[in-house]
Amino acid sequence: MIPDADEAITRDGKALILAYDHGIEHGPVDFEPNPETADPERVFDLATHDAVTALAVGKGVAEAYYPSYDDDVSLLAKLNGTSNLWMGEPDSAVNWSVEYAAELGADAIGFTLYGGSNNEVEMAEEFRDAQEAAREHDMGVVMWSYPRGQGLKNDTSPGTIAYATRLGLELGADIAKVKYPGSPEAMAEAARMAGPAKVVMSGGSKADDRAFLETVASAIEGGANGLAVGRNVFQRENPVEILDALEAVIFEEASVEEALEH
Ligand code: FBP
Repeated sequence: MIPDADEAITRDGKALILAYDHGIEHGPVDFEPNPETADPERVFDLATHDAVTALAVGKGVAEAYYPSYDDDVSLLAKLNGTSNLWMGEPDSAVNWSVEYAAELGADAIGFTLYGGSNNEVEMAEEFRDAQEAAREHDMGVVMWSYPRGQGLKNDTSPGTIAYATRLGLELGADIAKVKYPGSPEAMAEAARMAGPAKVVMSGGSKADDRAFLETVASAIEGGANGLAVGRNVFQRENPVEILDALEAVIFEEASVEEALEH
């Protein structure tokens, strides 16, 4: 990692990344709770909220919408992604080049690595190429570090998540995005393993306001630098309200109670 390489997608060293690559990763089912969010423009509008430090999208969505938002939104180019229709060992196709992402005005790249998958070696080699190209363009690098595959299958144990953040550091990510390992103590260990790299918690499936904010607050308490979230924002009836609350918890060190009163 390179200190400050993620400057364009963080604020005061913290991040609230709005993730909107679900149309690739999960398909239309993720838009069902709030059908309007199938329209990328709705989510680009949300990304202009003060709390949001970057919006992560795939190539086609960036091509179609980013030109209208480049003054107001920092673009995190999610370079690889695979649909839920894929039934093989966890893998992720590299869908656009760093050069093309830079041409579109991206501030950073995002890349999924499935450590533990039979495809880990190839994915790490693809990450190497993307990471080095990102450096040439002064772009930050975020790794979606999701150990899974073979015996692992979506493991969120403390040891696995600490390994996931360490992989982020070792392979050159500025930010490792990981699932919540279950407690502030486990998150602290994951943050310690990341060394100078930042750690952000992945949002997960939609939970109620209090439960979700409490998990975010625990992650921050443990030393996470923020959140990368999709469904817990755009599947809500009032996404702006939860962004206000997240801003309070992540950037203003408010308690969950205070954030809920906002
Ligand atoms: P959520 O906050 O909705 O969980 O989004 C985070 C994210 O990493 C997305 O970027 C991605 O589409 C999705 O989760 C992948 O989730 P999974 O691989 O666990 O199904």
